[in-house]
Amino acid sequence: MREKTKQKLKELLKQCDARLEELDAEYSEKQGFKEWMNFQGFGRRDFLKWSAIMSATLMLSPLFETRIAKAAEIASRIPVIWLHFAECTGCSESLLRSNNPGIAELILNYLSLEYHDTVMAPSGDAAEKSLKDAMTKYKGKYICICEGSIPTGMNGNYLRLGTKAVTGIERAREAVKDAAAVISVGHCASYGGPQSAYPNPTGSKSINEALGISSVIIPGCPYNAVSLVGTILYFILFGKIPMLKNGRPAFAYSKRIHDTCTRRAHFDAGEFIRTWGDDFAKKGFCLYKVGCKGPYTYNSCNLPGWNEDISSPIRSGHGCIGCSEPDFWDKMSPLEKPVEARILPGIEATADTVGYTLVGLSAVGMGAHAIYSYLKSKNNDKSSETKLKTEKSG
Ligand code: FSX
Ligand code: SF4
Ligand code: F3S
Repeated sequence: MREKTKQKLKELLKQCDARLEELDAEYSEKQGFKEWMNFQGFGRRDFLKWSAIMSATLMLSPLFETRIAKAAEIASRIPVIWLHFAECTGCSESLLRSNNPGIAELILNYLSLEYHDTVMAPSGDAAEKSLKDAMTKYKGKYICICEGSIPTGMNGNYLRLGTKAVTGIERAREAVKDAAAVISVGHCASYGGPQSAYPNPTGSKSINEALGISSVIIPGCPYNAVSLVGTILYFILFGKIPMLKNGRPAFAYSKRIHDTCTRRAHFDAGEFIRTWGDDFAKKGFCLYKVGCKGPYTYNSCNLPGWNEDISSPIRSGHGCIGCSEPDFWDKMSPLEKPVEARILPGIEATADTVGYTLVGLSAVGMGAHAIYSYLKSKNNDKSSETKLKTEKSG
């Protein structure tokens, strides 16, 4: 390693240690975190292994592994105010109802949630008081996590919350004002969600658009727990949000679903499922022709996967619907048909359409390689079908 880089790393580690020490002293020890992890079946060795994976996920040097373990423990003590706006609550539910929660999900479940309408014990005026108290006590120090979009139509009257019936936009403004960091989770908070799809009668907008702020966004319907935990850990380690790409943490949203897909070899070989449940589906072929939007979607759902890597949308047998891209409901529909079929109906009809295919596909951002595979599939169709038939009859 070059001397200058070594020196920079040394300084970064020093800053990070000082910050962890400061936070450790500021937020008193929360008893039972390690015991609870043990109870859930994760011992010290699992935890360190997870820290190593997390360190690689965040693109940090292995020297940060033990610090990530420490930051995860501190994460359970940092005050969090988690607000819900217009949404289906699927984002919270996907965390809370994991059958096989991984360490990331467990950390989120163990956060010091000062306010979260779905899981908190108080209701009515007592809940309102909890929110006010938390905002006063932790002024400038809490992380504000926003889930759901903000309806702005009819002066915000499509969404009124709590016993005082404040509008969603009023509540959001008040809570983000004194937050140390604001994170918008899920498609709704990040981009407006399905309710902002055309014609968007409620005027639903993302948190950033509605409030005119630039919070870090973690899109997905729902988002992946590892992306949120990674962002929180980074904030704890360095006191700032991780590097962003189009407003999303680069560590989680730099690659397309297509780039890490287990079915990719089939795409490259031009082997596609034609209809649900056909022989090609049984063979685990590529889902592109039944609508997979993986080639246009940036997210990390294949790696690390969901529910402690038990599965991911594509591994479970359905194509990606592009749920982490802006306006996916409008732009990626119909969800079970290839995008170009919508842009150029009848595209598969004749070889004469090849020129149009190239224009159409590049219009939606598909690379030359993908086009080659798509066209190659036309030639492979017959031979694949023959192969399947031969295998079946043999
Ligand atoms: Fe939206 Fe999330 Fe989809 Fe639902 O909060 S991203 S509709 S899973 O619940 O906001
Ligand atoms: Fe995977 Fe979809 Fe790409 Fe096929 S089109 S390789 S299923 S991401
Ligand atoms: Fe959404 Fe596609 Fe991932 S549908 S959950 S971005 S695989």
